[in-house]
Amino acid sequence: MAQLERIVILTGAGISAESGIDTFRSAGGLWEQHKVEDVATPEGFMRDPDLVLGFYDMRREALAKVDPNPAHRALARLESEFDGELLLVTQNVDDLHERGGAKSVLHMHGELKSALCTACEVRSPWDAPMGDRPPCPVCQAPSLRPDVVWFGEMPYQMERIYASLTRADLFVSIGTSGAVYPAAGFVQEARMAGARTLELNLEPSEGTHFFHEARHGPAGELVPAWVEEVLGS
Ligand code: BJW
Repeated sequence: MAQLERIVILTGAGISAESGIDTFRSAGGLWEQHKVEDVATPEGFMRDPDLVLGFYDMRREALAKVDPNPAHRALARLESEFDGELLLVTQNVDDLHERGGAKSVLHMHGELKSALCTACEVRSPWDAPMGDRPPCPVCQAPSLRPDVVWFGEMPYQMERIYASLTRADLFVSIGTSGAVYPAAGFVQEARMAGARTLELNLEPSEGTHFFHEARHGPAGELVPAWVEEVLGS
């Protein structure tokens, strides 16, 4: 294997599934329990803020009851032991990468434990319900919303992500269906720039054919084995 110097890793809901967090598009997943246009769009929030705030309050509460799994911990080990540049990008709004030991995680779809004030636009750490319209810690307006990226909104830090993708030697996609853009397009971006591309997912994703290599199985098994390979080589 050629010397690996720069890795970009993208994770999705599948990496947290074995911790007990529902994915979105699996049978029985979040989009079967809730209508996506009602709870994950700015229009849905304007129509029925109580419904949306309740949905995210429920998920924030559920997060407190789960723990990181071996896949999160293996990526944290890779981050600390890999002798090159590593960018860990997650679409997940949970904090299991951080609780698994990762120090630097780019949450492109925001975070459950962050609030965005629609009045002053400041993002603040947040670990309480929002349904009762608490004041913004900065401007005191009762105008907080979950600091998450809904359909039609721009994900966070896209410039930084694309810059890393164009320099990467290896792009690895873990536990994501490849159904949501722009994340679903990262594999093509990285590949066009010359990176090797690897998918680790329970089953073939929608974009599985774009990858040089795909391994299918639970992240809790595939990810620690892959990390071992990278660090051992
Ligand atoms: C396991 C496992 C185990 C299970 N082990 N694996 C038409 C064409 C193309 C694009 C568009 C279009 N119309 C509209 C768009 C754009 C739109 C979009 O992509 N729509 C699609 C529906 C087509 N995208 C947007 O609007 C985005 N913004 C945007 O595009 O801005 C403009 C822009 C332009 C140019 C550059 C950049 C930007 C915003 C998207 C926001 C997505 N938001 C959500 C909600 C976030 C908050 C929350 O959590 O509630 O993000 S939706 C939801 O989907 C969430 C996730 O992060 C995201 C991806 O889901 P993920 O993680 O892939 O989960 P699943 O459930 O889909 O898949 C899980 C996978 O794990 C499965 O494959 C399982 O098999 C696997 N798995 N167990 C390993 N144990």
